[in-house]
Amino acid sequence: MTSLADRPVWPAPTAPAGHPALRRDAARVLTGNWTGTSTVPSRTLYPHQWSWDSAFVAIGLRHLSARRAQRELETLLAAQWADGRVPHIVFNPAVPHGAYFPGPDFWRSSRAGRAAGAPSATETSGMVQPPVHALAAWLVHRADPAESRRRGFLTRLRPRLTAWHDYLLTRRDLGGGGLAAVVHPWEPGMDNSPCWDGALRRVEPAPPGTFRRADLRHGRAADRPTDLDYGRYVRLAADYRDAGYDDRAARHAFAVEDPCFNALLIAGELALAAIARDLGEDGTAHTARAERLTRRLVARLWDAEAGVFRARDLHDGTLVGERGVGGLVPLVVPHLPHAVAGRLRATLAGPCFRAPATRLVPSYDLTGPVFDAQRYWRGPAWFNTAWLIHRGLRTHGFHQDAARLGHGLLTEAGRSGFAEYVDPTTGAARGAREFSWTAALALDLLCAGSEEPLP
Ligand code: 2M8
Repeated sequence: MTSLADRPVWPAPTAPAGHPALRRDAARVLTGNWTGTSTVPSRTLYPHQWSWDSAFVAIGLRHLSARRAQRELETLLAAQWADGRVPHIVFNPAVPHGAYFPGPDFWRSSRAGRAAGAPSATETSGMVQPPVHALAAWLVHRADPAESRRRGFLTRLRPRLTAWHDYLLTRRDLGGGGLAAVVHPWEPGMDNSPCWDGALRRVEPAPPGTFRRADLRHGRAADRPTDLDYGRYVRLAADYRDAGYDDRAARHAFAVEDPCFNALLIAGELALAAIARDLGEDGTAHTARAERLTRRLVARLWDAEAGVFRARDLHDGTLVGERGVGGLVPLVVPHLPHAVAGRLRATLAGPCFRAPATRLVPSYDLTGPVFDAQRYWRGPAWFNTAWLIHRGLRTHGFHQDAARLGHGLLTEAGRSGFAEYVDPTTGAARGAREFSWTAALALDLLCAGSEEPLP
């Protein structure tokens, strides 16, 4: 397998007019959301540290301060559990407990997660998010290798990142097919995607009076998941907690293999191979693992007829009927069969994902039965998935498509005030503004394109 460093470089997307201002504004957002040790996704809606947000943030932050980007990842990984899991939220003790639901009082990680190895001095959630961290660590290192080496950044992070991937490939191989499973819709990061509707129907929702949502104080109800969905999220999370976050003991009423999650794991294994080589060690175990995972991803989740990857519901073994943006993210996998990459590109350009008002990619099939242009992950276009698909298009040599998408990302990021997501049919900004990963990934496209080897 080719080394990450040996890959060719490609030009950055042409930035929209006024990009020095965009760069300055993106930097201002990241500075404003920095807490001193990490970055909040949003000062209002998400006032703690989130796992995959921090990885995306580090990818952008490295262009402002490699040191700060390293710190972002170090802070997250300092809250890693002894079983290897990287929690999806690390709570800031200075933030009032009611500012976000479910907060530390709900998860009770230091007590309920003790047997699974939760840290005793930091409160976290007990579930995980997609493994973008090894890729982020590698990109952060490359931004300033001398500073990284001086601080022993990769040397310190590598064992943690390896333990994280090991956790996913052992404790989370719930389907026995060699892929990692997610056990809650919060884990793939696309909370209320229609892809989870079928599996969620089996879950008895927690009664509405038993919890109080904090998100509706900051977001419009029409943009956010419904109360019914929230009831189910709460039930699943409480059941996991009550089983001590023990993957073997937990009932896992929801268990799904997600293509985006597993594609990012593969990209992470390739990054770990590059990290090992940089440290003068052998990376072949990671490249072999990436190749094996790639074969499994295609064998278990590729739908050749539809030209998209689908999630697999482990309760009945079926592929989920709905098409989500997560089914296009495997473009980031470099060793995807050529024909599969070509089909994904065609699907992106086809009626299901070619949005009328923005070049970003809608989170759910525009022609799907429950498409909703405003509601969170049920249609709106997000910037992190656009960045990943942009990277994937470049990886497979589709440079014009990548340049178009990159241009779209920069235009929408600036126009929306770095919104959390946008309505793909009108381009209207939705959700939080001054959202960290939107700013970080725009900054990355502005700064990294021309010098960065792929993938
Ligand atoms: C959203 O998820 C959280 C739960 O983790 C929420 O809805 O409260 C998702 O968009 C997720 O992908 C993201 O990491 C998180 C913070 O930005 O918000």
